[in-house]
Amino acid sequence: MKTDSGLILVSNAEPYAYNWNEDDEIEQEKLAGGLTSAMDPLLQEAGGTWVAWGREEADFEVLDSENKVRVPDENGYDLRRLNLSEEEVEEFYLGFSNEVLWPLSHSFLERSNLEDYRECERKWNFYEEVNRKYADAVLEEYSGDEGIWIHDYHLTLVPRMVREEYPDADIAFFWHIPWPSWSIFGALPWRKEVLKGMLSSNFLGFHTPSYKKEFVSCAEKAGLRGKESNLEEPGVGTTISSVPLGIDYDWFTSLAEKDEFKREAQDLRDDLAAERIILGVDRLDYTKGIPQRLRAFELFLEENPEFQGEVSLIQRIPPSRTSADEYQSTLEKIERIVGEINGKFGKHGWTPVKSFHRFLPKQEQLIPYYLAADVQLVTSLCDGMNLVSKEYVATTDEGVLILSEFAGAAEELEEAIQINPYNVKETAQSIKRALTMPSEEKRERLNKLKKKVRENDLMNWRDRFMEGWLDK
Ligand code: GDG
Repeated sequence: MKTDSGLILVSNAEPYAYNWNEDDEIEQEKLAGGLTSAMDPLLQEAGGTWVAWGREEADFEVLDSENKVRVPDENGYDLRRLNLSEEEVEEFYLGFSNEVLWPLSHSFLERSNLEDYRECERKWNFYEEVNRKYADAVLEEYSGDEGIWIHDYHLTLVPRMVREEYPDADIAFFWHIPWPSWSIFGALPWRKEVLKGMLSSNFLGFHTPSYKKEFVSCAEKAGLRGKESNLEEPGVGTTISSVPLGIDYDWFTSLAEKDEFKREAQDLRDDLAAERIILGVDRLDYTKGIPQRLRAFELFLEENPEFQGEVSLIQRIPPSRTSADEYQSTLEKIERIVGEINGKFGKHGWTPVKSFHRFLPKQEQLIPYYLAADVQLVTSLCDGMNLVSKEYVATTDEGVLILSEFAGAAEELEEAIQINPYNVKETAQSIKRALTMPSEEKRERLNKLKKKVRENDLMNWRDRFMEGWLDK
């Protein structure tokens, strides 16, 4: 990788959005999401250009004649925005990416709408078209020297499209979500196109060895065998690697020391009138297993009445951009269960479950929640990595992490209490175990977890990714 010449980073999600405020002024907002929160500090340090879709009201008001704006300020990097039509958003983004590839990758084959071939094909055609738009924007930015780093499932065809124009381009691709087995992925009518697209990269990264293994097996089953696959490609071989994403550990620990956040954490506790707090933080998505988590908490309260009035569950659910129907039905389901639990157990000013749906404009606003929580409960049914579990480990002083074995983070964070989120009874028992865990055991587990999260932090991940890419 030619690091000296900077990076062209490509993702569907943009790191910053612009909106009008009440005074009719344009305001910059940093956006949520695992990908953007991980990559933004890296690009601020390395410099370069980030190509992404501009989706907010004032996004195009702030651009120069080359469709770029510097973010977060003059000392930052260039953000080049792509405009997608309503139809492209519907078919490429909500359609093929989020209604076909997302569920398929999370092994929810039945949710992937593949039974209607014609409809899927229409979405696929848009997917190809929009990938072409991204590739064209990259080609306009490319001077022949930069490393091109493409992210995630929306853009699998871009590496091949760039490679066709520049056979020697240095291209890396990182896949942020799980990679499923062939019995699931093989169902995709365009499986070969997706695989060939990704295999046109020089370096291809996944979060865990298991996803990498499944990917290689899919490539083999599709007749594209690892390095040899590129013999029919214009590029050279592809190195496939597992490089688990980390967080900016020091940033979280330094914020955890701030008095203002400690005070806010105390306010949260006081507001809930609860002695102990369990926390969940997840985008509104069916893969996060929020209903299972709520049912587990309900069962825990039922089976352990001594904890009623003592323990509350705070569930933060920042919105995600899925189709309106999907969003609504997931939200309704969650709200119904929250209502049931609060109706059944709530008393004397104590609220068993408090759910917040507002997206917090600054990520650091999550710190008081992490500090207030005695237990963090992660019940993803399937999750590429799950950064919030690592953020909690970095921030908390004496908390316990309960972690789904189906989150990529579980392969690293072995000292968490690991659960099968579908086994609600087991999760309920784990909540009790976490709340009654002796201090010494808590400390021991947390120290080991902190060590891992610190050692494999964001900078280390970046270096390991770059090393793998450079070694090509
Ligand atoms: C995908 C994969 C993979 C949360 N609420 C707010 C907020 N957040 C931040 C958290 C965290 C990020 O969003 C969420 O990251 P996760 O990794 O937990 O989950 P996904 O969004 O599903 O991310 C996932 C990830 O990509 C990276 O590869 O780990 O498996 O699904 O950083 O702190 N940030 C702000 N306000 C909020 O209200 N500002």
